Amino acid sequence: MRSKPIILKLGGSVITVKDKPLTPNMPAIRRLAREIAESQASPLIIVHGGGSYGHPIAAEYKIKEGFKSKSQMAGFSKTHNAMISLNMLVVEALLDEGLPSISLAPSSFIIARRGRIQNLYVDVVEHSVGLGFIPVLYGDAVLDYDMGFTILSGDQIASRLAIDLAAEKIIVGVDVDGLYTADPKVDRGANLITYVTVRDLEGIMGGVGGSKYIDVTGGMRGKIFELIEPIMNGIEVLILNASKPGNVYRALKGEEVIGTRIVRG
Ligand code: IP8
Repeated sequence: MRSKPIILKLGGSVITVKDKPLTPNMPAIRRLAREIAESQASPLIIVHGGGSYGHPIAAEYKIKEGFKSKSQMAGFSKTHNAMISLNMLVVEALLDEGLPSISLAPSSFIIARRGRIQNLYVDVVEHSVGLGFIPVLYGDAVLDYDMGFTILSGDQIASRLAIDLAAEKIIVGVDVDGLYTADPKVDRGANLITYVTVRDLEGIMGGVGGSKYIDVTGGMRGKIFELIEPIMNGIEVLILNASKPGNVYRALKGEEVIGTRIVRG
């Protein structure tokens, strides 16, 4: 690989309409594709979340809890299919902008153990990036050695790829401005934290909210939990509002942007 890749995580809350099952936010998907194209960021890997595609189906069939009954099998497949549908919309929008994006299905090269990534065949991602592709992955229903199957969040996948490929940074696009002292959607007194070290995170995490909508992988709290390992590996993490036009462009260009920077400290 020529240089260190940037990993861009696009939250499901940004690219889907979270309270309407299987509803994409096409204006947001197209705008983000445009911002990514205009930034000319390279090498780049994109991982997106499930939003109203993956989460409601995964919750209905209790996929994250593992294989307990045969009736869940259709749900495993439906969750994966929903994610493929959403992924196709993202990849098509990027292709429309002239970007060499390529869909990579996490469940076909990742296997988990007790809900954590056990094996990830990183060569597939590394080689596609090396050729100049922009791989587009997503949170997915995957097989699990102990549980039969489970759900891997896009954050866990993004974090693992960042470590395995020694990424320059992870940009996490969500639908709030970053990490707050309390949930900004319910608490008016919540303050944005613009810079925080991992050591200081512990005290703050008590106030960090989960998610208003069905989110089988834990909302903002789950996100922070996943990001700690890459941060401890010296990888910069920036959480920003990808629903606000221009933020993803600025972050990809390395320009100043409102958000939360988390460092090892
Ligand atoms: O939205 C979970 O990915 P996330 C995806 O990044 C599924 O947590 C399949 C629910």
